[in-house]
Amino acid sequence: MITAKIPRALTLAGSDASGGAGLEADLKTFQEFCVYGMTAVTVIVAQTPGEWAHEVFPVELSVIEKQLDTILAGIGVDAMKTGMLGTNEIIEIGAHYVKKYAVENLVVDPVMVCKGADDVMNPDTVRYLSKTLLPLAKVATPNLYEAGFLSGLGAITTLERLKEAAKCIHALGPETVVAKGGAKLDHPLAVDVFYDGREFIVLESERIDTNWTHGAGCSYSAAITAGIAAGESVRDAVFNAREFIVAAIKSSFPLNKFAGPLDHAARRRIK
Ligand code: PXL
Repeated sequence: MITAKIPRALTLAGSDASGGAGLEADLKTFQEFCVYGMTAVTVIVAQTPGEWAHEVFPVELSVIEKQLDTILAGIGVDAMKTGMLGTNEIIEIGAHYVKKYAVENLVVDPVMVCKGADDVMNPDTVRYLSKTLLPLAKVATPNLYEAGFLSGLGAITTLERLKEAAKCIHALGPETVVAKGGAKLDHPLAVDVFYDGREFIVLESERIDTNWTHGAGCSYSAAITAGIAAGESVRDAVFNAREFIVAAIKSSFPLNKFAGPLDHAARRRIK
């Protein structure tokens, strides 16, 4: 048996051709945390150059399985995250492999939409994800919109409602919920809620005035995954991930007039 010195993380996620979100964001984040990243690609997202309309191309199911065989049967992981899954069949494959290989350190980012795009996952698919994959998660990381949908509370505008949503989502089975309000709540600060079934922790930081936050959700959940892969407690991994994300958003930048990704190397550069 070979014992890896470098923590290993897998992302089961979509590819974002523009490089800011999806598995590209995950890999960049893993690298910043000195974690060895591996990918099983679920869908490929491309953007039209003129309007930046998102087009989503699912990968053949047998190819997704082959990638997961490579990684889970052929290598092994210290933590795994899921991002954009796209269809019920892909979600089913993800859940099957998590169970088959007894992946304990699973972070589920219940991706429903891309910024600037229409729904890419239909509500039935999200319901399916909440039944099959969420109960297997150590951490679930819904954003405001996903939290409203998964909890059944609808549009959320206040911290109190976000806490309520975190509690409802926790009841669906994940051990910990990090519900991300970010700068979108009726609140003076950017705020996320951590809930592990015992306590709420309100995570606050100054608001950052930028539209360039493409891939922030992917990167945040990847950073949590990396921390857990490296052996941190969930709580430490979340705190650390949030600090990383705040720095990366502070120096995010426009790629073109439509999209601005985070600066994944920001924290490294200012250290
Ligand atoms: O940020 C959500 C997201 C997740 N995964 C992929 C994406 C996007 C948004 O663009 O392209 C592959």
